[in-house]
Amino acid sequence: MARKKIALIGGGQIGGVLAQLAALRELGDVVLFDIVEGLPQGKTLDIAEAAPVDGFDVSLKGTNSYEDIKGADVVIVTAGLPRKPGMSRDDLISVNSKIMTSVAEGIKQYAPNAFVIVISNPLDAMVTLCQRITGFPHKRVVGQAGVLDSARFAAFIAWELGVSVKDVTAVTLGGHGDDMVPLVRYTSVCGVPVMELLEQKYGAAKAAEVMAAMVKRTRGAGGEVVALLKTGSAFYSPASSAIAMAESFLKDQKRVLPTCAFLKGEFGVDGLYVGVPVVIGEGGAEKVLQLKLNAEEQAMMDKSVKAVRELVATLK
Ligand code: TXD
Repeated sequence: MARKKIALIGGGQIGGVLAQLAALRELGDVVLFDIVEGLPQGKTLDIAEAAPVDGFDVSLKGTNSYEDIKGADVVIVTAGLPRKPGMSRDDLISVNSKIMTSVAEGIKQYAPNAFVIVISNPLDAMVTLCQRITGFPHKRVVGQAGVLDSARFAAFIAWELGVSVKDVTAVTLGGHGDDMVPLVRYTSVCGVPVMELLEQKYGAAKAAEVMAAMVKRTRGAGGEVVALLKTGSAFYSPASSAIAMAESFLKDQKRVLPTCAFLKGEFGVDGLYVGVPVVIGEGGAEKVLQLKLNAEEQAMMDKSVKAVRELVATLK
């Protein structure tokens, strides 16, 4: 059986970590593409030279030519500028739209059967643009945001409660912006609703306050990292998140992962890419899992969807 092929478009901070993780997990052969000469070649050479130490056996190639992504099973796109302190993700739309246009044309030509995971910001708009230009079925073009937003929420909860991150299940919905919807009611620790545990620890009033602070921190978590780094945005955790999605596709794991997927009526949303729980398997984004939202959650979702709609409407 031929090895799987993973093409990474964008060889910057996230692209480099993606290449390393894909290699360490032996997901397949890795091709790292960037327009900057030497950058993807240097990074893949560096990673490949760690193979004898780490014991992985895949091939890694850095390139400035789209031809090298030919026949890729998975394409992960990080090409585009990251935020600087004080910028919102939406500030990136005009420059990153131009980049995404050329990237999507390259994917369409050379990897017409690939499952495409977009990471570039503003995420919901870049996924939309990538699908429009490639013309691929919606289930084969998705975006990574929700795995990360949910992981951040889960990490804050685990730290707060002094439990392992492995035992926290957290869910966020909506767009990858400040209006994202961390779903407290569906978040649990070993099956126990998180609010029950917080109330045991603090009593009802303080528990609500502590949760509100964690929700706020989750919404601003990307910005928190940007403010610390000053020269770019998060890159380890976005890469891990996209690799989980790629792995679920390549191994047909059918994991349920919060994914920016195209909705056709689910959650009351029609014809828009938004973050929702999705079964990812060999068919791509195979199925959207519907959750029942209460009035307050639905109102937050509607607000987030409205922000995504307005952003997507500005795409040329
Ligand atoms: O969860 C998420 N979705 C995100 C998204 C979390 C954090 C950051 N997120 C966004 O990912 C961020 O706002 C950016 O839009 C992307 C990539 O972030 P990264 O930190 O990797 O940015 P870098 O280090 O600047 O890398 C971008 C690379 C860089 O090497 C450029 O030379 C390259 O993109 N680039 C291109 N590659 C291919 N083709 C074209 N046209 C191109 N233009 C620039």
